[in-house]
Amino acid sequence: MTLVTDVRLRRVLDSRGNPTVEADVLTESGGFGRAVAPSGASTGEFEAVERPPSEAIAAAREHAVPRLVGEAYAGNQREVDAILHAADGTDDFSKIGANSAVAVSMAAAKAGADVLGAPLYQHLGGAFRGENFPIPLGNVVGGGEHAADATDIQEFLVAPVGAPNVADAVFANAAVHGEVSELLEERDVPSGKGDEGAWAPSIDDAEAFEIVAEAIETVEADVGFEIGFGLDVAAAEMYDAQAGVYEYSDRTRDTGEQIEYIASLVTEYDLVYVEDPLDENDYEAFADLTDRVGSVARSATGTASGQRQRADRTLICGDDLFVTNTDRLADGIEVGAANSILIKPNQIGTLTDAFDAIELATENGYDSVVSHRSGETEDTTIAHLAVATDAPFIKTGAVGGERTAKLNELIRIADDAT
Ligand code: 2PG
Ligand code: MG
Repeated sequence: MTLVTDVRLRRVLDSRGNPTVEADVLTESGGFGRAVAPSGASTGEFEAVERPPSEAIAAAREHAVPRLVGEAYAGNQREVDAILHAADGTDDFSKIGANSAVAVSMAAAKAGADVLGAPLYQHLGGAFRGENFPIPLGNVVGGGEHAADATDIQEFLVAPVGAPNVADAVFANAAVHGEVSELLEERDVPSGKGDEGAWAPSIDDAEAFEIVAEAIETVEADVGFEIGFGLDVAAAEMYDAQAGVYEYSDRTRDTGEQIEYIASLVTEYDLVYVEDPLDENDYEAFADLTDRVGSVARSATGTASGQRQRADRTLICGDDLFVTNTDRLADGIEVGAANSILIKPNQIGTLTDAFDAIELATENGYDSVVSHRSGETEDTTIAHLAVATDAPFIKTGAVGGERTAKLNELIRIADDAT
């Protein structure tokens, strides 16, 4: 292990063209790590606080950097992250900013790996397990907070659960994305792309379901393995707490109707994955839905050798509900709110906190889904995190440079490790 000798922070661009925080960590023996904080648009109410990058950088320089330089060992992630917490002194990183914290945390991990001459996923404690690669969830159509005048549901996702290897999985998602474009063209529907590279046409959810289902069928026939259908409803964004209803473009649904609606979609499309189907404060409604659909065996079976046991039930995943926070996850586990958790390191501020959330999830039979944010960069840390923790899924888009940075890294990791 080697002492941190310098921490440099700067503003760089994210994929939305907004500034974000980049951190460099340098060590005594010449180790170097660089990482960039991503940034959400449909952020959860209980996430750690992202500060304007220039303020986050100034605060981290004042409070965190002096405590790390000459004091912390880059290879000791828990120590680095404990120092970040101590330097911040709040419980939500509102002083140094979760964006500064996560950039430094991830950069320190990379410096630790560099010192060892090991790939990041190995330094983080994992091995690539061949058939057990993280299945990439790729969004092919989307709206919500990620695109104006598009679908109400934020993300229509595909999950190639039958793919024999990670490269075939990544290419299958891109093929569905391409097929959706052709189907839109056939219907004379013009479309740009949303923040994460998914198509963002002005169509209603019903038409999006039709198109994505058809695209999946076409690509499945071509590749010869099962491709599952998933959603990120991002329901907190459409929930009107005063009225107690979910607001869709054409109607509203009360909580009971929302549960019915999602359950019917699970059956109709044999959904493998449903993220945030209900409001981020409604553990009870989450538990009702999970009770109804979360342990029902999915009817479809995979055809390739890579088919994983873990894709044999519908995942009800908490993103805004849990915000990668072990306290909120513990509450959810107690009431059976879900059976899976989205893991976004910047929601909680450090890699250690993200690890702890994954560990608590795994101990309790919850599947972890390591995730990007809508505002991303070329940083590939989450690909390594997913492999290191043997996460069953990774959600990081289907196309677009900041998305393919992670997907291509997964392919490289598999290639190096097998
Ligand atoms: C989500 C994410 C990523 P954002 O809701 O899951 O897809 O979006 O980063 O805007 O919160
Ligand atoms: Mg989400």
